[in-house]
Amino acid sequence: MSPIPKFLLTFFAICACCGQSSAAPASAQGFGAAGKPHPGGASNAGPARTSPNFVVIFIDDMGYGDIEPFGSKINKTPNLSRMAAEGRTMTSFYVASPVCTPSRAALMTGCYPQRVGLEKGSGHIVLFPGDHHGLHPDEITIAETLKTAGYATGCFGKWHLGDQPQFLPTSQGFDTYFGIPYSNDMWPGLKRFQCPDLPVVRDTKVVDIVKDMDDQATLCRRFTEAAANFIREHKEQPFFVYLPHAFVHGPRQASPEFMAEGKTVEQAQVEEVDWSVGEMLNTIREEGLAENTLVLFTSDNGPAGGLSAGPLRGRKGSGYEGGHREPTVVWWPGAIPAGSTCDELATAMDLHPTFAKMAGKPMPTDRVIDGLDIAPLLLGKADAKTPHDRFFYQQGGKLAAVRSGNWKLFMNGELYNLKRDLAEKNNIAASNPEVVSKLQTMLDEFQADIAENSRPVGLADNPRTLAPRPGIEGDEGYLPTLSLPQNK
Ligand SMILES: [Ca+2]
Repeated sequence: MSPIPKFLLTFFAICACCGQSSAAPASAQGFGAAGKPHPGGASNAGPARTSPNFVVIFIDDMGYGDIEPFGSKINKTPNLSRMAAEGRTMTSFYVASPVCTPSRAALMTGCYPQRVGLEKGSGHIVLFPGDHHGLHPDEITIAETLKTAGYATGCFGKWHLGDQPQFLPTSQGFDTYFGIPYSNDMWPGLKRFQCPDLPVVRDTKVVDIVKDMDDQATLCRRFTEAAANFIREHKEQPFFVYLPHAFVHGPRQASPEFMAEGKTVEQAQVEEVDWSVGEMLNTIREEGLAENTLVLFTSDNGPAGGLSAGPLRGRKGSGYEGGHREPTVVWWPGAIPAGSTCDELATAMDLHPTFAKMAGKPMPTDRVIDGLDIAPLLLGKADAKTPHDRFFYQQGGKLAAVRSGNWKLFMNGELYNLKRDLAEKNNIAASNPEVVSKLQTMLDEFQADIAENSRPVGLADNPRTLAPRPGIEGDEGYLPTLSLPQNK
């Protein structure tokens, strides 16, 4: 595997990314409104269900400080403010990597990206069009686990875990998929690379091309509408909706009604994302599903240029808090305490085991899973504490730091106390040798564990891009982007 090229450092500046099974387990009985039968359950032959629907809204490159519930004074996000007022803000919710592909691999599998061979792409920090790497088909995703519990599963938006047929969402547990297979800047407009046209895919077929910025501006609305339609069509059965928006990753343009004089495109895009949240919650309310649906809003990594990490140090791509800690709101009226806040450490990797438990399904036991059940945190159980005694940060596809309690130690020896120093300004390693030693042992243990217990990345033979490069005839037009010379 080739090392991360030097140009990445500058590339980040200009481009965001490239830049136990039973119907009603005893454990589910405590889930408040989850105890209510699902609409439709009563009319079905089987027993009434007690597990909720799940909706995960996963924004691309939005920072910790970009929405009102997390302090934004710039962006107007009334729908997220209402979601927070009716739900719970998670102020120490982490993704497992500060860039797209590894973060998504961790969300889907419940594992650190190194565990599943996707700490980076094949020749770059993330996957590219026609990449011969992807999430291994033998990995078990949230969607696959929930399918075994009878959930309808839909993915609407940016996937970025491989664009070959065996890697696409419909091969990884989703009944249906509508979206773009990787980042929205991986198109002919990305001058450094020879990218193909940016395809819009339904299931496995290319159904449209994102031709220009006006097309880019439609992506939030189109993914939202597809996800809302899926909810309406599947309201009689449990469902899992994964809505990984292409917004607010560059290049950015919002729908005309969100663009206005004096407003930056970043503000317009964040506000359109807020509209999307409102559409999803309104659809759920209108269909009478509010008390049976858990919705979680977060971002895949820290802010790219033009967006805000709020009080945090670091941005997209960084091992500092700004790269990993995400603005997270969780909503489930009647089950999650309204207007509450949780500062306990939780991670996107926890969603797979947590949803599995709520759905009454076991996690696989033949492999290491890093995520843990955070239902007590989400549901606001009294005195609930994080199940994690340690969390590991990444940078450049490598282990960067560990947090244990309020302490955070970097591989380079920097030590911070996040309770007293959220902005990671005061390196206090010299005065805390015992803490450094303890956390260094955790870093060493993680590396030894990964060396012993990691699984292979998925590999594709003869990969081809889903759409051709414009103007290139025949098979040559479908050559993998990373197999072609880069432009200066
Ligand atoms: Ca991203």
